[in-house]
Amino acid sequence: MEQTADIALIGLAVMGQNLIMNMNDHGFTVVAYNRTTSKVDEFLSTTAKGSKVIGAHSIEEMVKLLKRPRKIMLMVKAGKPVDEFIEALLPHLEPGDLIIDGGNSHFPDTIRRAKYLESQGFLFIGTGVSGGEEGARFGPSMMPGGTPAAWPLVKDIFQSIAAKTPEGEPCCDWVGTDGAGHYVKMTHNGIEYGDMQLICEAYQLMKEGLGMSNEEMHDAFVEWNKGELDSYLIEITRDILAYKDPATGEQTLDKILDTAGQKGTGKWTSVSSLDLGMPVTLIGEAVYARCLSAMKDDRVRASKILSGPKIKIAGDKKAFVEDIRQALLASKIVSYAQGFMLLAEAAKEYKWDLNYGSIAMMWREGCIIRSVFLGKIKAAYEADPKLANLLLADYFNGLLKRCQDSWRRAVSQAVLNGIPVPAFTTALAFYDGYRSERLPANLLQAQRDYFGAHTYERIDQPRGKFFHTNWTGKGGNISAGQYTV
Ligand code: 2AM
Repeated sequence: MEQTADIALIGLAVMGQNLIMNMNDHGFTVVAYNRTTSKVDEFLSTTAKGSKVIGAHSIEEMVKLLKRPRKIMLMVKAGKPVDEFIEALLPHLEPGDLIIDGGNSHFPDTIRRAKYLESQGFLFIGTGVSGGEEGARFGPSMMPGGTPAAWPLVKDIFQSIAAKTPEGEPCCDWVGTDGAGHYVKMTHNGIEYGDMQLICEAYQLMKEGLGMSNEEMHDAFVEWNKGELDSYLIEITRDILAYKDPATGEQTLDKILDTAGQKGTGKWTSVSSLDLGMPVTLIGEAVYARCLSAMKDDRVRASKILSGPKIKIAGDKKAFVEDIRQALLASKIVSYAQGFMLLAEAAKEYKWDLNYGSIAMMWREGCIIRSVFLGKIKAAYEADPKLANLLLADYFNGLLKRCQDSWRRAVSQAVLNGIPVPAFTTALAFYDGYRSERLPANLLQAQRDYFGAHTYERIDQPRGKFFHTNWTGKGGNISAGQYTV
């Protein structure tokens, strides 16, 4: 058998098949393999018919077809299947060969696998692949991390098949060592949760607060998509609002049960933010909002018992729609600032050298959060790679100044009218907290010292010196020492 293939791909579900066809279109020879081998034949006789794709019916056969060093990409279910395939592959590979995991793996698994394979002389990449079926077929956003020596082996393939920014740059670049790629993909998904929740809150304010019809909301989203909010998620929301079931003429959106599902990547982001002590509050609220939505039966019961104000938003409807738009934009800025704060802290913790401008570029096209907005983030980090926080960049600071009154009006009206807007609200609270020189944590420290002798630092003494007060005169003067939780 001739060793002519550039790469093998294992896992012929939708993403795997589409990535193979994308690679094939860009001139690469791909070997396709799947656990259930009948899917290989099915793929070759349908989607891949007439292409250069080669089918393999065993791992041995697949490996023999590959040029060296061998490159094998897994597009299988995250979790055990990835470990099982790695173990099945290893006896057929030699040091210097590369295994790529393109599934939605949790980053600690990717860190573990990278260390394991590197210790045996193999190369490993864990890469985020975003953009769904269509992205995989015509240009996904790709976020690879792992063994640095692996990057030159696949750079050409990955950057050829990836989406391109309007400036023509590929939405794929090296992210960092071991689990960096999957961490960035996870954060992308968390931000996606946040963006979706913000849009849902804008929708609810317009629908419940202003009594707007789907057509009117569609028109608003048409306008929104022309400006600073121009993005894939605004675009699909616009189209969803206009969609009518061809058979019945009914608006499908109105027929959909209001309980959200989730696969867990938003939760992973929130858990990581808690582990790292980073206040990524908006993604957290977005995850919890999905959880609350899923408690449908409880909500139905409570809606008959718990009272709230009668909804009445007076004044100029058009002006309030603009307030909502600006609240959405300002909240989105906070969410991305929080997301990049998380990345920066993860970089410290896991010793990754992340390039934030490049990450924004990878998300600019191809993935679900793709937007004009990400082009601005890329520009902000390019102008100042050491930017301490996105909120402090001139462009975003300027927008926040401009949007602030509207943002506060939208949140106030929502609160006064009993319309839940947890993401808008937490974003504003974060903004006000972040810009506060002094927060009430002096009282908190006093309470901790009062009941647990946990000590406190003083504003009139150098940092790092700790004091204890015998608040009641009854406790001793012994402090509990410092510890962090
Ligand atoms: P299958 O077609 O043989 O089920 C997405 O589900 C992809 O992951 C499919 O290619 C599927 O293979 C593969 N997959 C799912 N669970 C697997 C497992 N336990 N072992 C190997 N491959 C698995």
